[in-house]
Amino acid sequence: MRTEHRLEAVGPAERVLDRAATAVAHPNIALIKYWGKRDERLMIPYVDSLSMTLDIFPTTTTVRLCPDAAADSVTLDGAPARGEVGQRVVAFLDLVRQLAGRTEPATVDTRNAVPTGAGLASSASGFAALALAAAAAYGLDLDPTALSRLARRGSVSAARSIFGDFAICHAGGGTGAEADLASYAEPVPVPDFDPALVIAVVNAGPKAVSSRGGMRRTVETSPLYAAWATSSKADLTEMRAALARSDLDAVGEIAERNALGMHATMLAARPAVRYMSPPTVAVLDAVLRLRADGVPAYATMDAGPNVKVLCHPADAERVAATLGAAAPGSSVVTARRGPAARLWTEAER
Ligand code: 2P0
Repeated sequence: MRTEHRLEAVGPAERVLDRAATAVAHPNIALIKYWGKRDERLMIPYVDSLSMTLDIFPTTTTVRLCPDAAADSVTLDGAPARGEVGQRVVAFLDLVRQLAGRTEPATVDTRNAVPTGAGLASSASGFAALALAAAAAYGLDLDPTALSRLARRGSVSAARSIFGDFAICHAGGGTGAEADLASYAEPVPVPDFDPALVIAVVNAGPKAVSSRGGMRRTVETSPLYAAWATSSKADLTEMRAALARSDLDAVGEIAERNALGMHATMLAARPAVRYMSPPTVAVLDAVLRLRADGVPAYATMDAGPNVKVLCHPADAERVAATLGAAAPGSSVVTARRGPAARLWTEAER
């Protein structure tokens, strides 16, 4: 089959050639967290978020148009995607088709480089790669800002994975189409800051509460949510200043308090949403001990029990050994800042 990977298809005659495309995207870890949507259909977050894209665990996704097929077909690491995952991908393809004025079904083949069961499979890298590949395959000519908006419709954190290094996702304002336009990601240029992020995978199993369900319950029932959302605005302002001066201690302190505050809002939800487990707390204690010993190390956690620790690259080995010892049975991997999402080149096909 003829394949074509150009995003910049210029006219209808060329667009018919845009039959398949492959994109690669990396996960990101938020230093200022997104938690909670003010519009679930349009996927508009309540708060701005700011993240570091990682150089590990890419997702590679191929979207191939199949005009003769009866329906879309979605595979994840070679197996048919079941349940909610498959439904979210098909709903996303419906959106891309609507924007492109096309109707053909597609096959979607997604591969995660995450070691099987590492508990870090990411909807951020997944929907960033899918947005880029699907836009190219269906001949949608989108700039990175528009691609981030599109990726946001799959998963809010995916908007940030369109970009490499550090990126902010704006919550924006307004309602309907105006809100959709106003919520997008963009790079935060920080040329001189290249920390290590040591990830302690304390539990590779699936989480009990999805982030989608967890954040809905938090927004609806947690009396602490509004206070965290307000304090997160101040955290973001301070974070941008700390990044601009490449101040690891300030970046780490702000990221840690922002994440712990987010988890506090969840714990106050009714019933509580708790992602931390005993090994999580053991790793958080190890981070405090490292700091007491003079090693700058700061923790952040997402919708799961695993802990990500920001530190100087020169300290990463010691930090990794300390975290591993604190949670026996865990695996530890170190990431650095990583690249933007991109389409495969001719040579990579
Ligand atoms: C983040 N998380 O900013 C936050 C911090 C988890 C905690 O984005 O419903 O998979 O698809 O928008 O993006 C995880 O939630 O949720 C997440 P949806 P998503 O990285």
